[in-house]
Amino acid sequence: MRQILGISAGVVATVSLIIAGFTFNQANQEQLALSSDLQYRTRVLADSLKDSVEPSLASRSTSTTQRIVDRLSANERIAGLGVFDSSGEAVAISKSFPTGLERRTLVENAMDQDTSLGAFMQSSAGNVYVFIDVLHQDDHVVGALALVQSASYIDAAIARIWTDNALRLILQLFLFGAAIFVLVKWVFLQPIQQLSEAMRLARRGEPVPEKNHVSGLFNPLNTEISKITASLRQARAVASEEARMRLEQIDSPWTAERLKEFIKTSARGRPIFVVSNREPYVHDMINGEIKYRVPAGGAVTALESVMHAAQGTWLAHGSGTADKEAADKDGKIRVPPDEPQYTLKRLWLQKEDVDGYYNGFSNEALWPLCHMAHVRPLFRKEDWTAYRKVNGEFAKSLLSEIRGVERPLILVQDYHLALLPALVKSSRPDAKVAIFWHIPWPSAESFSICPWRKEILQGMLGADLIGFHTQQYCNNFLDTVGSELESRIDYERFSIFQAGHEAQVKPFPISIAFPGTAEPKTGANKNVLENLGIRSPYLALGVDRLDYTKGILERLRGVEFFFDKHPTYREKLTFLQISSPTRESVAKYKEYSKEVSAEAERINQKFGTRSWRPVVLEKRTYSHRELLELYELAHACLVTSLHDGMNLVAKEYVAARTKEDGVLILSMFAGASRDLRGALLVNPYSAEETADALYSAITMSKSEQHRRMKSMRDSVQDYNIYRWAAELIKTLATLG
Ligand code: GDG
Repeated sequence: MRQILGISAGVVATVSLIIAGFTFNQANQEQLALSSDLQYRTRVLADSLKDSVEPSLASRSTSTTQRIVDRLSANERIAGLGVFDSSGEAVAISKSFPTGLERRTLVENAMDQDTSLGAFMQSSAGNVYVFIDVLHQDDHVVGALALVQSASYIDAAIARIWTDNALRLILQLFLFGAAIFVLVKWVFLQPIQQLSEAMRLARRGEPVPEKNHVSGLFNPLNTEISKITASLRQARAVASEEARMRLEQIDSPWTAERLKEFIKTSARGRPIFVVSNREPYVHDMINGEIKYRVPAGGAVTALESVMHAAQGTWLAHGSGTADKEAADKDGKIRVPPDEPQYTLKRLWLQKEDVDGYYNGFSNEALWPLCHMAHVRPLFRKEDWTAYRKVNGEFAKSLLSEIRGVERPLILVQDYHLALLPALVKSSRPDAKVAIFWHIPWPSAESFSICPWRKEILQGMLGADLIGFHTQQYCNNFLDTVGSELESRIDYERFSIFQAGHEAQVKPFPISIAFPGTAEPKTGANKNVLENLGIRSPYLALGVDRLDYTKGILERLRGVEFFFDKHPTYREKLTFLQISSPTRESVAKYKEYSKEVSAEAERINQKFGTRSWRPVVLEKRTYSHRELLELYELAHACLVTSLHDGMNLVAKEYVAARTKEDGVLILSMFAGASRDLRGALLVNPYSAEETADALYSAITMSKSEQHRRMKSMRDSVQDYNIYRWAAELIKTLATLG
């Protein structure tokens, strides 16, 4: 609409300018024609009057001259008539002679030059034409005759031209505007919208219906679109065929296509359901407009790629302020919103239940319980009650979703939903349920402090498959079950028999989409750093949710130690920490956020100069695109988690280093340290180790960087998210 109005305004302005130009020209021409006509007529009339006046002036009879003047000036076309003697004094002048005229100078000039003169002048009677004719006797100048004619009819004629043309212009503008509006809307805009919809459908491999075919001007494009659709379909078929062939070649890389094919064959059409607390797309109302965002978090990042391949249903808590408006009446919406691939079903929860289940039991009890970060878990009875209630609600919603679906495959995600597997299996034993635990599993002793440990373990053991990132976490889990529940544990097959049901426990080290659907763009935009005021030659980077387990405070102390030990690097290296806000309603997180800011500020006070801050702290969620640019620009990436299930940032940094340089500094307590052997491993509790690793990173030879980075990239490529999903789904599907 704005474009149509813009085009219309442009045309209207152009037409107005053209018409104004023409009118100006026409008015000028008219003025010239009327003026010269008046001049001519005045001259002829003056010449005829001259003959009557000359004799009386010669006889010096003032009264006769006055009488002649009065008689002649009775002619209504004459605005004034006057006779002057050789000194310019009036001898006789008509009563109607306009006042306010500079006539004397004109009269004297005419007599001096002995020639007639005329001029347009403003007078009491408006615009007039004054013509002076010189009177003679015996070839001597004896005086002058001044004849005044009204010229106001010329002004009126010009004004009429302008008003007529203005009225015509208004009419034309109205007609033009309407015509352009209709033309642009119906002839261009509508077909373009149809075309873009047709292209969108073609891109998604869907048939383009007749109503999306355009007619008129754009008709030839229909054939082109049909050809593009056909080639795309063909390309997809080839890719799918290649993927099918690759399934048999164990060594070929895992891709989204290969996973899709794999799911078709190994799941044999069994629909896949993912259940998690957090949804992959959150719709919020911002300034009266519905906008969506992708929340920061490891599980979401990983599963999004899987869902693109699996195209199933994802059930999650609808937490956005506009989630209800964006979804249908069943809470369902196709996502990604720009290019729908799968269904997101939103579950609605009461605010007080979310407080207890999510903020309380999940994040203040289970999270610190499973992470060795020396934060005391808070076990509140009411949080546990809410946790049980919400797990029940997830079970109810999932059961209604899988009603009528035979032997569905269900992938439950994370510690928020520990009770869900048993709840689902008790109603639907035919469903195959896996629960994947994205965070570490602690030692049996650590876990034993949880008052509801048995219920949690029983809930999880309802699953057919229990996945962790590392073998160590699997071992810890088996030990925990062994010490808490009556069960039989098969250490050969790594399975647990409890209450007549077998659950297999296996490691599935999670990863990222690498190679992704689109390879990262090379040549990052350095403006990102310029905008942050970073001009130093070296950049070290940290990217985390603002969570105490990520060791951000410890990392900052490592950076401080580095500048203390290597003052020559002041102004040469900047440490940029991206910290996306997280769990802000939990007290511990608020406190941690303040501590991180204070620590960054303290270090900046200690080392900072006018033009350099050693630490740049960005407490906001960056887009994936921005993160990718930063990964590409950073000479070193610091991942110093105190304890971390896996840590995807480490893998993302490696994946972004297409030139195979840069150094990853990685906590020995992150699951990723088992996979990424080329990283510089550190104990995050030692500021000295972190500082030394940072020094090694920025002084490391290119060849060593390359050797280390290549090994890490090979490992992420070999065990990427598609392989993770394939192994999880295959293991689950083969369980029965
Ligand atoms: C849990 C486990 C396990 C971070 N800031 C922004 C942003 N992120 C993205 C990163 C990465 C993800 O969030 C964080 O993943 P992590 O794996 O590092 O950590 P958790 O969120 O704690 O994830 C973890 C993971 O689950 C998967 O199983 O690895 O151990 O704790 O993808 O890029 N993303 C955007 N803006 C940010 O500012 N867009």
